[in-house]
Amino acid sequence: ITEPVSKIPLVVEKEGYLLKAKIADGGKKLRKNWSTSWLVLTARKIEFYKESKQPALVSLKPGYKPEWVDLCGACIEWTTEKSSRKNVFQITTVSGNEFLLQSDIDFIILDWFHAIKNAIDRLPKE
Ligand code: I3P
Repeated sequence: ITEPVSKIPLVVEKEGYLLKAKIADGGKKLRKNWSTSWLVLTARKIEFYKESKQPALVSLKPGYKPEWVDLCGACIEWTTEKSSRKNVFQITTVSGNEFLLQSDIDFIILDWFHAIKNAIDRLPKE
C-alpha cells in the first residue's frame, strides 16, 4: 500500500535543542523573545516543543498542536543584522512568519541549517 504524500512527513529527519525567537507573525513584527526549544524536523515542517520529552507526551493528547513552521515555499538565510548573537539564521514562511534560530556551537547550527535547507529544496515552492 502506498501512503499519500501528506502522511509521510511524520518521519523525523532531525531533532534537538536550539535557541528560537519568533520575530514576525503573518508579516507583523513581534517583540523578540529568545527561548530554548526542542525542534523536530520532518519533510515539510519544523515543530517546536519546550523539551525533548514533550513530543511523546503530546501524541497522547489528541487535539494538541505544537507551534510549527511550514517549510513549503519558505526561505532560509544567515543573518548578522537581526541579532547581536553569532550563528543566527532566519526562516521566513510563505505566510509571513519569521523565526530566528541560533546555537553558539558552530557544527550544531551548521547541521541544522543544511538539514532545513535540504528539506526546503526538496519541497514544491507551493
Ligand atoms: C531584547 C533582548 C534580545 C535582543 C534584542 C533586545 O530586549 O535583549 O535578546 O536580541 O535586541 O531588544 P528585550 O528583552 O527588552 O525585548 P539579541 O539577543 O538577538 O541581540 P534587538 O532589539 O536588537 O533585536
